[in-house]
This record gives sequence, C-alpha cells and structure tokens, in this order.
Amino acid sequence: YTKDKYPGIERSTALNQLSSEDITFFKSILPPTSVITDEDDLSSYNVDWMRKYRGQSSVVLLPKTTEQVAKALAYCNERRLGVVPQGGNTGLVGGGVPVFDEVVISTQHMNGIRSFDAASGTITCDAGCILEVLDNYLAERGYMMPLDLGAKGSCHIGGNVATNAGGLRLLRYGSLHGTVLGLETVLPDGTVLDNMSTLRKDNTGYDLKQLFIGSEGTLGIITGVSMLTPKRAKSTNVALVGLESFEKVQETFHMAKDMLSEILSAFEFWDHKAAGLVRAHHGVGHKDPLTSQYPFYVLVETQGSDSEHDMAKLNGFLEKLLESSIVDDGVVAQDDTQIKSLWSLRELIPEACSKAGAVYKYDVSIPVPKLYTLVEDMRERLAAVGLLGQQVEEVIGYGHVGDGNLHLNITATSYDSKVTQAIEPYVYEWTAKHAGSISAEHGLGLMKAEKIGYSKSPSMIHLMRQIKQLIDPHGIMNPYKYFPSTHQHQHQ
Ligand code: FAD
Ligand code: 2HG
Ligand code: ZN
Repeated sequence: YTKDKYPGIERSTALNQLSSEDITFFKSILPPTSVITDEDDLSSYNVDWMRKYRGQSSVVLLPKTTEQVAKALAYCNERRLGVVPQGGNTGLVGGGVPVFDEVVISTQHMNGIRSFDAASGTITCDAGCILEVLDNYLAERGYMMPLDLGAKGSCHIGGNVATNAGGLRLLRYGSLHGTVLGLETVLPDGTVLDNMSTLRKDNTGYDLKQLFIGSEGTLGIITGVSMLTPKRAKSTNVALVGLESFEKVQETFHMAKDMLSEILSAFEFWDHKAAGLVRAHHGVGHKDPLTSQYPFYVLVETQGSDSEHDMAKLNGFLEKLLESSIVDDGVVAQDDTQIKSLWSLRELIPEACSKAGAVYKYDVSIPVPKLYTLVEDMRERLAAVGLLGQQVEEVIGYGHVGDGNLHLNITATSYDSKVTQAIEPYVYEWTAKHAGSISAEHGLGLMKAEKIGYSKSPSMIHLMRQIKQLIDPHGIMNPYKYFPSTHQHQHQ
C-alpha cells in the first residue's frame, strides 16, 4: 500500500481485506449499479478535492435508504472492514477519502427532502442533499439555510454536519451545534439512532446528536438531518472596501458591529496575495471593482427586512469609514449581479489557491488582534529558510474575521517534505502559543489526526477515545483519522 505516501501510517491489522463474498453481499442489499467496483468509476471517490490525499478503495456503496446503510454498516462491522463515509467530497483535511482499502459509503443517492414546516422553518431531509439544493428549495418558501460556503454546489448537508462546517455567515446565524435540531444516525453495529427531533427545546438526557456534529465519520453515518432555518432576508446588501493594514481591518470590524449591529451578516477579509490569485486565475470578469489595489480587502454583508433602511445604514457606515480614513476606497453593490460578483472575489480564493501545483491549507482560530501576524511570521520564516520565491510561491491570508478564523494558504510547486517541515510543527506551535485552535472549521481528518494535542488536553483526548471505543469498538469507522495513532508520539 501507500507506505511512502503516508509515512508513519500502517494499515490496521485489525481490519480485514475485502473479498469477493463481500461484494456479493453488498449486491444482495443494494441495486447492482449502487455497488461501484469499476476502476475508472472509483477514482473520483478515492481522491480528495485538493488532489492531495488518495486512497485505494476497491468498492463504493451508494445506498438510498437508512435501512440499506444499516445493513451495510452492520455487515462491515461483523466482517471488520474499514468504512469511510463520504458526502460531496469537498472536505479539506483528507477525512472523506480512504487511506488504504476502506469501503466508501457515499450519501450521493440519499437526497430526498422529507418535510418542511413553513410556520417554524424546520426542514428535515436525507443527509445527501446538496447544500445549495436545500437553499434553493427554501428560497421558494421564504426561508434560507443558516450556513453558506463556497462548496455549496457540491457539499452534502450530512458532510456539513459531520465536519461542523462554519462558513460565511456563522457570525449571524450561528453554528450547526445550535441550528441542527435532530439527527438520524446509523451506528457501526447497524443500530439506527432516530433523533430526528424538530423541537427547539428538549432537555431530556444527554444531547447525543451533538456528539455527531463534528465527528467526521468516526462514530457512525448521519443519514437524516433536521434543521431550524431562518427567514430569508428581504434585503441583502454588500460592500467591498480596500484598506492599508490589518489594524484597519479590525477597526472596520468594530465599527461594523457598532453601526450595522443586528443586520450584519458577514464580515470577510483577504489580503492582496489572495486578490492577485483570483485575478490571475479567474480572468477579467473578476477584476477589482475598486480604483486601485490595496494590501487588504473586507467584504461586509447586511441582511435585513427593509432595504431602504439597510442601504442607508450601510452607506452611512461606508461614509464614516472613508471620513475617518479607516478605509481608502469602497463600493456598494447596486443589484444582485454586483452582489454575486463581489462575493465571487472572496469565494473563489480557495479554488484560485488550488491552481498552483500544491496548496498547504491551515485553518486556525486565533484572537482577532493576532489573526494576521501568523501570515506575516510564516512569510518571514519561509523567506529566511530560502523557500519563499523558490518552491513556495505565495503565503496567503484570508478568512472569517467575525469568527476569529484565519485561512492560511501556502502555495507551492509540489507537495514536498522540505516545505512541510518548514511549516509544521511551527504553525501548530504558534497557534497553541496564542491560545488558538488548530482546526477552526475544517476538522482534523487525516491531516491533523496527530495534532489534536495542540488544542485539546490529554484528559479530553482520553475521554474522546473512550467514547469512540464505546460506539465503534472494532474501529471500523474512518480509521487513521481524527485520533493520534497509539504507537506514535502524542503532543501534550
Ligand atoms: P466530505 O468531504 O465528503 O466529508 C467530510 C468529512 O465528513 C469526512 O470525514 C467524512 O467521512 C465525513 N462525512 C461525510 N458525510 C458523512 C455522513 N453522512 N455521516 C458521517 N460522516 C460523514 N468548510 C467550512 O467549514 N467553511 C467554509 O467556508 C468552507 N468553504 C469551503 C469552500 C470550498 C471551495 C471547499 C472545497 C471546501 C470548503 N469547506 C468549508 C470545507 C468543508 O468541510 C466542506 O465543504 C463540507 O462541510 C464538507 O461536506 P462534504 O459533503 O463535501 O463532506
Ligand atoms: C473558505 O472560507 C473555506 O473559503 C476554505 O473555509 C478555506 O481553502 C481554505 O483554506
Ligand atoms: Zn472558511
């Protein structure tokens, strides 16, 4: 297997290899076209969005019902076959693709909307519904999904819940720990945990669904989701401003909270390197709408119920920023097309970063005043060791300022251990030293399985392991991910 590709990771001897009898069994519980074994058809399930992680699974299952998931999982558990749950395969930490020969169970065919209650805004659906499809469905009914992200056209709601995805509007609509009202999950032994509650309040016993939110496929497969969705805003407005320094980005944020308060729905920043990559890779259609280029950009979005009032507030905010020389330039979108166009400058950054040969992605929570210092320190470090301008092309910073979440992307000509060693463990040590989290919203996956100790204490990791052991005693669910391997050094 891929010993060289994943040094230090051994295939678990506790897990069996797939046999032709296993395939026969899967074909007995699923339609033949839902058991993929053809080499060409398998390839897209074996490689991740960044093309950084590649596994060698020889079977992908596409169940349509919860019952089929339960049968498949119970069988894998009995046979000790490793399993990787997969949604839209847009994850950024190598969690959704196999490491070796695990069975992939994809939610691709589980895409039905089960119910919608127009009075409360509660939607219940299968885990394989695509985020954007759900949002369009709700739009027709005057509601919206409380989360939004650049991958909305492909990611599944089950994948969003499994990673506890944050996204572009968390600052306004909150995290999935608050908006998910219920989950239906299948445990490794085939037990269906039916907790598809639609209640806002339910203090009866441990809130078990919370365990699965952000569990990244390590405890079971989420098959159904019940969510509270907000009313779709009648008015959405977007402004883009150019700024000279990250201090000014922070001043703008304080002023946004002050002057836009209840209508503020997103506050995103990116640096000139990010803007440059989007311009270079997405062409003239994504030219800067500002008169010149700036070291930093901020996109501010408001959502409210009275467009005149909201627009007046946003214009007042922009005037104050310009008057007090906090920003140098700014535009307000005049229609939906301009709103989309301004948002695309931000949403296309991950894709633009991926156009280089390789991209190293770090997703950290850091107190806002220090958010950009990591980017500057990393740039200095990579220059000092002679990598910047050589194998390393750019060090880019952007992210969700409103949530204290930085995305540090480092583009390079190829994935190379010399580059990795220059970045890690420095980036994790830096983050831990500044009381941050090494995974703000993307999760641990394979990438950070060994790194959890930078953000969680040994006693917390110990309890997590006990929970894992209780629910998945044979370790079939998403092996090699999330937890440090027991034979390796653990960071304390
Ligand atoms: P996958 O990639 O298929 O899987 C992700 C993880 O969840 C894996 O560990 C997998 O095993 C597990 N999993 C998937 N489905 C299930 C299930 N039904 N039951 C149990 N486990 C399951 N993330 C953010 O938080 N905020 C962002 O703003 C954001 N923007 C992004 C923009 C782009 C362009 C891209 C490519 C990614 C972005 N992401 C963002 C990453 C984010 O994690 C995913 O986009 C999304 O949440 C994953 O959903 P998915 O269906 O693609 O899951
Ligand atoms: C975003 O906010 C995503 O655009 C992706 O979380 C970040 O690619 C990244 O590093
Ligand atoms: Zn993000």
